[in-house]
Amino acid sequence: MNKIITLGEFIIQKQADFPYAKGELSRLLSAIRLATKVLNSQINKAGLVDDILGGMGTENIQGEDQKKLDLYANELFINALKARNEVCGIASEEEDRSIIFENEVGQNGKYVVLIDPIDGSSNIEVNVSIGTIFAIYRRVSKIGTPATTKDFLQEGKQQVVAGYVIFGSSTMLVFTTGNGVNGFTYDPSVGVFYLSHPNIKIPKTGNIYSINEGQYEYFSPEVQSYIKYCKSIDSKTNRPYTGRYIGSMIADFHRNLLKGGIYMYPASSNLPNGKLRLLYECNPMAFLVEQAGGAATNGSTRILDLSPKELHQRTPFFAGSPEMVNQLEVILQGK
Ligand code: AHM
Ligand code: MG
Repeated sequence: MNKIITLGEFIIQKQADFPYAKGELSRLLSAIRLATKVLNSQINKAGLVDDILGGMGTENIQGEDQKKLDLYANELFINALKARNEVCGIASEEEDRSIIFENEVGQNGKYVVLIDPIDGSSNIEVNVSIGTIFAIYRRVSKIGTPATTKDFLQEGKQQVVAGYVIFGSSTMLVFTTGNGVNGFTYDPSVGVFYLSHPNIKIPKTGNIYSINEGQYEYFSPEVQSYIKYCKSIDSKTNRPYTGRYIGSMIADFHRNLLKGGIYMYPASSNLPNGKLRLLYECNPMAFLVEQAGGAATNGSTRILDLSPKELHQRTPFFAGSPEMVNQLEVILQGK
């Protein structure tokens, strides 16, 4: 039997990756692990428990319906992170404003966390994979004072940890601390995450393209050209590619990360900045894909170099195998 490494052991081993940290990040990762286990048990019951599954009849700031499970997950992660006393603030896709912990312990927290508690929530009621995304940054404001907006509006390249949980046919936690990407699979019978996918590397190229192609007529001519490129025949580059779109970004991204491919959510005439949020969705995924050897762009600029202006900012997003992203940029920029 190979040596089995649990997430708990891995977190302790990796503490050395943060020479400046004294266990705070390890405690934050443990909080995320705990919240994930609790959320996993609720998601597995989602089809049974009307109370959790049903819509709330309220909308979040972006005018989208909030499902009960979204709100449950939002509170769960906020409470789990707050309890570890290491964060000075949290921003969530489900909250209009950032949450600042004003008490003394909160003011002394060194980190801010940004989360999308449930991504792909429209998929809950049809039993399709959903996920959670998180990003951790060191605060830029002074320790001992309340967190400020600047702490949340940092460029993605400042992330110290980013990860996602995919609630699929099994539940996996995949994260990076800036030293590669590792994936852990959950065994619900014993309540333990095991290191199942060490040092994930995305294939340099692949043959999967993932996009909501139903929106084709709303895309720019350049994006349309790239879609035509994906569908045209060329045996040297494995084309035509295979189209795969679950409509749950984490699931589409996760498959492409392991198999090679490109995920796309472009701007369109009805969504001029695309749909995905820079802070909660694109930056963490961009950090992960780069750490796995891939690339992420808005079409012309590396996602991790974008300067956020507001919490709920959206951006066009293209991420995946480096050669495929490179080819996409060539076509989008008409080179
Ligand atoms: P959500 O955070 O409100 O769930 O929205 C994000 C999701 C992504 O997971 C997915 O890729 C995208 O929305 C799908 O959007 P569309 O139905 O427009 O293709
Ligand atoms: Mg979401």
